[in-house]
Amino acid sequence: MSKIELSAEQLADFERDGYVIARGYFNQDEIAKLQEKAFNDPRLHSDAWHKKDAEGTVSKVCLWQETGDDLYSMFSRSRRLVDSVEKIIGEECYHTSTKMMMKEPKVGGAWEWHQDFGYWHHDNLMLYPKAVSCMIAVNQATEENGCLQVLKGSHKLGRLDHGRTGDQKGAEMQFVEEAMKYLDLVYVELEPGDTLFFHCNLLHKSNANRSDHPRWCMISAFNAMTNQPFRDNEAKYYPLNRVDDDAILNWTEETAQA
Ligand SMILES: O=C(O)CCC(=O)C(=O)O
Repeated sequence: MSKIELSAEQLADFERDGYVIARGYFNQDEIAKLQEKAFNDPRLHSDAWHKKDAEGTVSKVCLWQETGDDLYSMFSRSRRLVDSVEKIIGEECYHTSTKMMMKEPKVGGAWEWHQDFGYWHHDNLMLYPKAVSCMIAVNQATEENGCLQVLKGSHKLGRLDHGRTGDQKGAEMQFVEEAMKYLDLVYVELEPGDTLFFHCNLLHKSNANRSDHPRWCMISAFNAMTNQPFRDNEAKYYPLNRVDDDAILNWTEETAQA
């Protein structure tokens, strides 16, 4: 397997736009394995939080911090993600969380306009916006099933104030509305395996899922080693042992338990 990583052009796109979509970053066999595992994993449902949006519609999220030898961790520990994130941030990084976003057909709720750093700064006590999220499409994400929407270039606004909307934290809308006059709104439609890398100050949201299809994605977030929370909390450091590109296809339930 040749090394998979973001190209110099993709890194430049990220710098300019605050995000980049790496098409087919995980291949069909890798994603078929992830789908098989995730769609049949009762723990994702039993451990999920139910987060209400402004309308009271619920989105399910299952989040964990420590990586292990499970299949999900073969993605979040993949050098393919971590090396590219380090190129973006320009220094050594560690994993802060991975979450499965489960937007179910007809009922999956919206996510309000926000920047991740809007609440990571406050809740996770991160000083600098030196964090990046990687959204891996588990199945197809379309405008109809509530794909992510981003405001291109909004990472350059810096951190906006955030308040409560439903169970979520949302950016102050007067600033978002002003930014929307100048910045392009992009619907991030993804095929399974496509991966969106996005800056922690990029404004993003997603609509409720009104379609007959689920919209599942897995998001791994990474922070610079020098930017660890200054008091113990959710984004604290756990060692991250990265794995090679073939680790997903070589993974079995038996190797995970060995
Ligand atoms: O999955 C989504 O639609 C929204 C995800 C999101 O906004 C986030 O993880 O910060």
